[in-house]
Amino acid sequence: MNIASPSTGWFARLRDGLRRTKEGILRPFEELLRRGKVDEEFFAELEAVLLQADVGPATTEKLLGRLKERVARERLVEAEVLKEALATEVLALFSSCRADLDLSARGVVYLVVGVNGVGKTTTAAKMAAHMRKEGIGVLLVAADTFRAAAIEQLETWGARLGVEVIRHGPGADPAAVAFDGLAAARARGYENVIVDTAGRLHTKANLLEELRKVRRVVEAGLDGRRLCSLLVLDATTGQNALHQAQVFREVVGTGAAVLTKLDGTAKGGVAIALVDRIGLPIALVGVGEGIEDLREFVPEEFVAALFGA
Ligand SMILES: Nc1nc2c(ncn2[C@@H]2O[C@H](COP(=O)(O)OP(=O)(O)OP(=O)(O)O)[C@@H](O)[C@H]2O)c(=O)[nH]1
Ligand SMILES: [Mg+2]
Repeated sequence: MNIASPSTGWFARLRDGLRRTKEGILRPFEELLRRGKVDEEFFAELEAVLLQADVGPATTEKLLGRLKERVARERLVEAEVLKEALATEVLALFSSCRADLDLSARGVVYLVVGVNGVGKTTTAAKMAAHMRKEGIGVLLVAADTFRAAAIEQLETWGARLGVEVIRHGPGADPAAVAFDGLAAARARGYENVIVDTAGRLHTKANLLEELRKVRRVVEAGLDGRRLCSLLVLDATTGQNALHQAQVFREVVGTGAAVLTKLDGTAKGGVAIALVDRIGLPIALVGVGEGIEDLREFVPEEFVAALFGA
């Protein structure tokens, strides 16, 4: 695997965003390697490092098991080789469960779900901005009717990006907004639709029921488009994101995850746990509040940003 790293553009932003996670994993790992002894103590300390980065106990155990096997089989002792071995094992986990989402694809309805504050609306706006740039006709749908401010937030983004927003008043039935959104897309020939939803925590059961209903309406109105459900998860919540993924799994069905706020957290290891434990592939990653700070998750890129120079 090539872990050399270009220094500009998206990759640089990803690498900068992952800086704290990288410092949490790679720096201590390199320190361990410098001691030059790959023994039980080495693995015990590496375990602590991975747990600290929110890789989670089960996934950490799996990674260490594989690394130990390789160390024994291939008699790995050299620091660079060991580092590359760990990077390869992480990449293997990611590669077994890929989303391979393409934001430049046409004919897709995105349903954006997740608990409150994780970055759904921002993600929807960033996605729309990308599509606009690519010349794709995209419509935003404000199916978060829970708060008036939520509708305004999406409208503000729409105005800034030159993207039409379908909305109803606060308190309206989200499924009805979704229905109107898809009808508008059909009538006006928009290629892609992005449906933003509400994420309040305190009425979880209701929220999930409401989302199921929105999803049914969206499915019925696809009109030849593909449905892509995206579960937005906040990386700063670490292992808690796994719990959310479990709860939402059934609602998103065969969808994928968006991991936001990877910038400024040392808990980026949760990406590895998410794929390994929940089997939910990661479609997009967010590394900042800027409109350009979201892109498709490419395992090779992510691993290079984490383990590269
Ligand atoms: N640093 C950072 N901040 C982000 C990222 N994505 C979103 N945010 C910020 O997170 C905050 C919440 O984002 P929203 O998009 O409003 O979250 P939401 O899930 O729509 O929230 P509700 O609608 O209240 O459920 C905002 O201040 C965003 O700017 C990211 O990748 N990095
Ligand atoms: Mg929102």
